Amino acid sequence: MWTPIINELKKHQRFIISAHTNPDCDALGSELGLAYHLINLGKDVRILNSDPMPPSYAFIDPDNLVETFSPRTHRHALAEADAILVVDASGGWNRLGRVGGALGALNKPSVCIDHHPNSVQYTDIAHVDPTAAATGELIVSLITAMGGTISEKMATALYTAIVTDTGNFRFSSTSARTHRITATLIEAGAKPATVYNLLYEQHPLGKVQLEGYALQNIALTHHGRTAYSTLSLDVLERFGIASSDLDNFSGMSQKIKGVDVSVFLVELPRERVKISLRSNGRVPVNRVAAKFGGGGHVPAAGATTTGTLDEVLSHVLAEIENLL
Ligand SMILES: [Mn+2]
Repeated sequence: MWTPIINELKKHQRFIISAHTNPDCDALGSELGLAYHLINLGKDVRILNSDPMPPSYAFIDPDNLVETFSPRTHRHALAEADAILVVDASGGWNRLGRVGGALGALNKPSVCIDHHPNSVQYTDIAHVDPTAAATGELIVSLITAMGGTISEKMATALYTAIVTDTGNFRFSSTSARTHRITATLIEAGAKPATVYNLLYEQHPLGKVQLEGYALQNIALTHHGRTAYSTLSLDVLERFGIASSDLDNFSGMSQKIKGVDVSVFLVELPRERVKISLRSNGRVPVNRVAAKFGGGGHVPAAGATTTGTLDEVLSHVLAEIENLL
């Protein structure tokens, strides 16, 4: 099943790898795993994303391979590239942000590897498998199919991709295959305790206290089936925490008995709001996210939209009510 992609990887020398905007650990770890694999094969690789690497994930990129796209700085890189590889983003070039527009306009051979549902065929070749718990899982399977070796750096990046996209192996997408692939990564040098510590035990005091504030302010609606919590810019400022640093907040209401859907809204500058949605896996919150121009999976999705916190909250709750 990997043959068309393997042929494409063998055929070309210079690759650009990219992923979706605001890249998460699955996007970044998949990019890095694929990049190291191609470098091992003697290829030239640039990883170009529209948004910078969040500092808390930088440990998976000790060689600083991930770059933030700039049209001027990367003009030559784009011109010289033979092929484009997109990971974790099968919704279209627009899912990649600014770099997506530039890459799509190149009209060079392109490949997409992803696990999101509702994919759109926009690259020449695509391997989209929504049964995979993470794109990282697919990258390991591709590397294995090519007989490649997985170094400790690759193992750490890909293990982190899988751990984060499965919510530490608790989401319904977690399969026996996920665990088999993870086992090979641990054999290749990934260290679960170290990755856990680097991902989840490096918070400043203000962030843990902000979590307490957000927990205190959870409210229930829809007869207790929907929980929501919002954070304003004022509150973020008071705790000294950036809106980009709230990844693990979105699912916290899911631990409440009877709650099927969690809504977490964060106010951004210039009257914008970041929407994060989680569900029990039966309510497709990606359909709500899509109404606001975002996307994701059935149990976890998000979007960024314009409006005040109150306006966006009432719109989001109305859309969820339609689904329940
Ligand atoms: Mn993913």
